[in-house]
Amino acid sequence: METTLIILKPDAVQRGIMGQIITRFENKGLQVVGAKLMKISQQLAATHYEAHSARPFYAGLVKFMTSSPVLVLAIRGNKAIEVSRNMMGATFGSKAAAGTIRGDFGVSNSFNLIHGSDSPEAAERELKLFFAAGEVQDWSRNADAWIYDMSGGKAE
Ligand code: IDP
Ligand code: MG
Repeated sequence: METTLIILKPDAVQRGIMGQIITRFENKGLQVVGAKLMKISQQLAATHYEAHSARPFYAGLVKFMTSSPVLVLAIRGNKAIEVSRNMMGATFGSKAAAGTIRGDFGVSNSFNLIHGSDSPEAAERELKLFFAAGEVQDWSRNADAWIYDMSGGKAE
C-alpha cells in the first residue's frame, strides 16, 4: 500500500467542490488516512515547491497557494500515487482529459485545483512536511474486504 499527499488547492476550497473531489477518491476505493484544513505559510509553500523556485510561475504559485485555506489529505491504497495522478489529469486544466479532476472542474493553467505527489520519494517528503506524527491515522476499513481481493493473503 502507498500513501500520497493530496492538496485541494485554494480554488477548490473557495469553489465549494472539496466534497466532489474527495468523493472521487472514495469511489475509487482509496482510503482517506489524513485530512486537515490549513492556511499554508510562505515558508511551507517555498519548501514544498522548492524544485520550481527558478520557474517563471513560481512567485504566482506561492502567492496562490498561501492566499486562502487548502485541504490537505493523506490518501492510501494500491498504487495510490500513480492512481491519484491519473485521476488528477494533466497539469493545465485546458489540457487535462475529460473524466479527470482537472479535466472536469477547471480550464486554468495555474488554478488547477489539486496537488498530488508524483513519486514515492516525493510522497514521503511531502507527507512529512504537511502532517505531524500522529496526524495520519492507520485505521482498518471494513469495505477493504470487498475493495481488494485478499484471498492470497495480501491485497490484490
Ligand atoms: P503538477 O501539479 O501537475 O505536478 P508541476 O509541473 O509540478 O505540475 O507544477 C506545480 C504547479 O505549478 C502546478 O500544479 C500549477 O499550479 C503551477 N504551474 C505549473 N506550470 C505552470 C505554468 O506554466 N503556468 C502557471 N502555473 C503553472
Ligand atoms: Mg508536480
